Amino acid sequence: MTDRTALADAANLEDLRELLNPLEFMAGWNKHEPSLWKEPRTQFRPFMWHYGDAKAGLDAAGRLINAEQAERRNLFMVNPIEGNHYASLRTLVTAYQMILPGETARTHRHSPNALRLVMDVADKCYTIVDGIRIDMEPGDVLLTPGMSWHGHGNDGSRPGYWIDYLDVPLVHLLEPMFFDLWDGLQPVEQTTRDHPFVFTLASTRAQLKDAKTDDYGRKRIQLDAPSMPTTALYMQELLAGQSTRTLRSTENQIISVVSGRGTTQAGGETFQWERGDTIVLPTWNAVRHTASEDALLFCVSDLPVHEKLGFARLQAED
Ligand code: 1HN
Repeated sequence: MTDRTALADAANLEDLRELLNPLEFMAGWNKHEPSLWKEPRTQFRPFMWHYGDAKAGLDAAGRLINAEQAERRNLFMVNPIEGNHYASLRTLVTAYQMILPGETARTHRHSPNALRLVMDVADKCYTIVDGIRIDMEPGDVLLTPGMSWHGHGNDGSRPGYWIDYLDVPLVHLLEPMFFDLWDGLQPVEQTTRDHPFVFTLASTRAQLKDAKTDDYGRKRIQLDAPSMPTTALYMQELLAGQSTRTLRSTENQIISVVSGRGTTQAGGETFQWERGDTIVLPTWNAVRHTASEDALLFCVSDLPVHEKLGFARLQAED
């Protein structure tokens, strides 16, 4: 039992601290570090990964490990900060994935929400989501919302490559992780490409034709994905010679290059990108994109989380 009289009668702050310690109280005036600061700061760094490097690494992995052993043959983009072994950003993780001809990646489901941007596939590469087979085409965005069963297969003659995006780090933070395995690949009940979980490059380009540039200099469309509660998905067009304004936002963003070339300035660095490259942009970095060739950028943002919680802020710096 605590000697509450001794506690109440503590002679000085030092004694009081000694008495509070074993009770696992920390006096606010003894805090090691401030718990509040003026504006967002993050340990996560703006960083870029090259698709060419990922492809070479995945091709090697294709010789060295099969999809059954690997579960998914993917290369995670781990933000290079101390102590981090997984996350690309505070809330999101992204990975390049490859599946060889004749392979299947068995069906599973998990509470984290997932989606992919298809890069290079020949025909007959597919995802089966909740029994619906969706054949992949380059430039597709495919959704596998939290707890939907999903597995992949490649009946074609060439490897299939895509980029995965998941809110696993957010689930790690909040801890509602659930994960189930199917025995093998879920049977196909229906095959279609006309489904709310598929956004084709053709429909993206058609919609962009009518899109207006917003007040922040972004000509982009939002993919209408109500099944994805934690992410907002955008396709942004930037023509050769154009730049966006310099923007700062509370959201964490992942950008993958669907087509074109250009540069992104963030955190005092300039990243030079081309098709398939992926850039992570942590909260509150001033970001400016410039295209040197007509470009299409896919953006995965955790903005809905910030909006839902009342934390969203966006400002132009120019
Ligand atoms: C996952 O389920 C897939 O289904 C890919 O292809 C990447 C990364 C972390 C957790 C689950 C997939 C993943 C993943």
